[in-house]
Amino acid sequence: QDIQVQPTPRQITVKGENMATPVTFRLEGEREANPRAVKLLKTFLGDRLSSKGLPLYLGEKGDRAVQSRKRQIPEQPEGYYLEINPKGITLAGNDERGTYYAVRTFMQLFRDNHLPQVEIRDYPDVRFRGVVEGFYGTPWSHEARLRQLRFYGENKLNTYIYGPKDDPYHSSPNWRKPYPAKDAARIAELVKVANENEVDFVWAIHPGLDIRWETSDRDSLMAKFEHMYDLGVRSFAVFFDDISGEGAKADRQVELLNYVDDHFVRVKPDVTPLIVCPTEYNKDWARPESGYLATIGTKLNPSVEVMWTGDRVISEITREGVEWIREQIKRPSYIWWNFPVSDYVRDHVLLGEVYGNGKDIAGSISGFVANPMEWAEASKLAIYCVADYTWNMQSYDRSRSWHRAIRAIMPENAEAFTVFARHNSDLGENVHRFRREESVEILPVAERFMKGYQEGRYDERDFLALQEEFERVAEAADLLLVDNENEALIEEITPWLHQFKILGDAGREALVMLKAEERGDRELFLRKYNHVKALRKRSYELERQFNQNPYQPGVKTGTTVLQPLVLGIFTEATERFNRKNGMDLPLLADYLPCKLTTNVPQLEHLPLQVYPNRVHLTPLLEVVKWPAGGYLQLELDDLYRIPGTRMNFDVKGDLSWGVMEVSVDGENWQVVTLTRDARGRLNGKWEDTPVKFVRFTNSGKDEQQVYLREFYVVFS
Ligand code: LTM
Repeated sequence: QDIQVQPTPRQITVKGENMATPVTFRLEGEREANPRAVKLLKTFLGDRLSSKGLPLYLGEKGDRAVQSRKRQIPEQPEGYYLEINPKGITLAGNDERGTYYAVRTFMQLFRDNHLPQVEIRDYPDVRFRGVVEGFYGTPWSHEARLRQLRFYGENKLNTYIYGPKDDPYHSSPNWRKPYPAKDAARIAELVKVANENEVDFVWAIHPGLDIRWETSDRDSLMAKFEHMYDLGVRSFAVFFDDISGEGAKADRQVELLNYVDDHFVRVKPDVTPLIVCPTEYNKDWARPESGYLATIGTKLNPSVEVMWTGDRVISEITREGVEWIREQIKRPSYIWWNFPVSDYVRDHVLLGEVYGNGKDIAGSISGFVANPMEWAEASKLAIYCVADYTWNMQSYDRSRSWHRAIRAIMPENAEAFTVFARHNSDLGENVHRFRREESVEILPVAERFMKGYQEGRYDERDFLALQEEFERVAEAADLLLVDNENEALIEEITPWLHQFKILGDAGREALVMLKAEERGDRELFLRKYNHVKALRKRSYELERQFNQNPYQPGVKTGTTVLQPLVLGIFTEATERFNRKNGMDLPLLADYLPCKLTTNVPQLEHLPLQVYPNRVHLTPLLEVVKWPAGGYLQLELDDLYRIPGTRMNFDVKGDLSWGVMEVSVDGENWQVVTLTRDARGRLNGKWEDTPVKFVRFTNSGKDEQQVYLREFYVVFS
């Protein structure tokens, strides 16, 4: 029997054949059971509930209705026991949430008017499971959040942390102020829907950018929490991530947090333990010599949960890593997992499998929340898998979970969405060096084919497999573009679908080009050559039309395997054609007129945005620690005048530590005069002799902490 329950239960015993669902059920225990579980069940069963019918016993341990099954209920938070047989049905929770989850499981088992005869004992591995809306960029809409909360309920996730960096009332400048009435009403509605779905709505504040360690700011924070409490919020967090300077001092932070814990959290019996995101929130940034984590570990009230992103800002969570941080903070960490967040690769959508986290970390962590993309619906794919993983790590199967997630999100068009998702999972080169597998099934075929083609002999079966894959790509794009079963999702990914269609077409046409060249069909070759070029142009135009954010503007798809494959086939076929026909048709090779070298570790893998006569460094969201002597150098492909450069480090104080220089040969340098404008940006230009190198160095004695908001060079 195919019994599918999400997330995967800990223990299922099949007791017999599927049974036809009874016409009516008689509910026992309604008065004592968790009212939300009762309501959910009643809505689900509707007029199948009657005073006669198959008995359905519902309740928590200790309730009369489930008394006879007391011993079967797992003694674990949120655990439940479920039994279905022809004599009756039991849905019994160890606590209220457990009962609610028993109902959720029952609803999933109820398929095609049949119920399996099963016994299930189940409970989650991780205490707090869910999502932290903690990314930079456009915060989720109210409607998207409502859909998310319902989705969490369906998938047994119990936590939603509200902390979008670009909500000014969460962070600076307005964290001190109450929400305007309209926003406040929305938050109250979110809390209500979260409660209905047994989700803790955690409201987070991010005060560290401009906090002053004074009573007045402490009072403002307490007043803001009171305001949120009045809106119904019962769970709170304080984020101190991505800040520097005064706000980043551990002892000051701890003093404030303990005060909030002692005078707010613990005096209100219905408020859950406080959560904090520290400033040193990953191992890469942790500096034992600063004593930061030691202060958190020894001085912060033990009941406060401490978040942690792993060995790096974006990383997989390992047993070794969580044991290390546990030692430092003297408590299990609360994982803030930075996936599928895409605020540092905004031109990509991340729809791949959830993998890489240890299956042995459950005992060492207290919570696990995923930071999603600004695309709420598209993020559900990963969130579904995180729900499965955090519930039952040992049984987690990344591929099974991912396929089920696709069916849950897009049942009618699951196949097309699978094709799209399997070619949209890697992030491309990025500053965090976090990569994901992409196009896994077709990768060996693509590699074998290209090698064979370059060596003059490929397997025709590989050719056909690639042809078919490109066909599927184009088909999937069309099918999804007209899909209306999940309109919110399609709206989010539409730019990528257009790009995906172009990719599929270009792939097919490149293969036709290849065959035409082999057959010596000049006319067909030239036709297809022009078509692929036209498709490239359309793709380029699309890049400049959609998703024009200031960080990674544009729309990228299939960048790891399919795009390079199309380019490879096109280039090889064109070179052969040129050789045979004595022609000089241009290739499509990507050309970068600028190279970045640096010894500032955080900038090493920073992608460049190159425009005609202008090059930008991709802005960074977190604080950059720029060591003394640290430099950043741009090497142009030729000698140019530099009519303008601009740097914005978002620093109010002294900037005299930085020097900009230019050079013709990379050895002899001349200093460029920089002027500071009213917004603190440094502007410079070099209209003297043309130069090839531009560099900026921290020539002072100390490390500097800056934000890389803007850094560009214009050349002519
Ligand atoms: O990860 C943390 C704790 N903070 C920020 C997030 O707000 C951001 O979304 C991610 C990904 O860019 N990186 C961070 O540093």
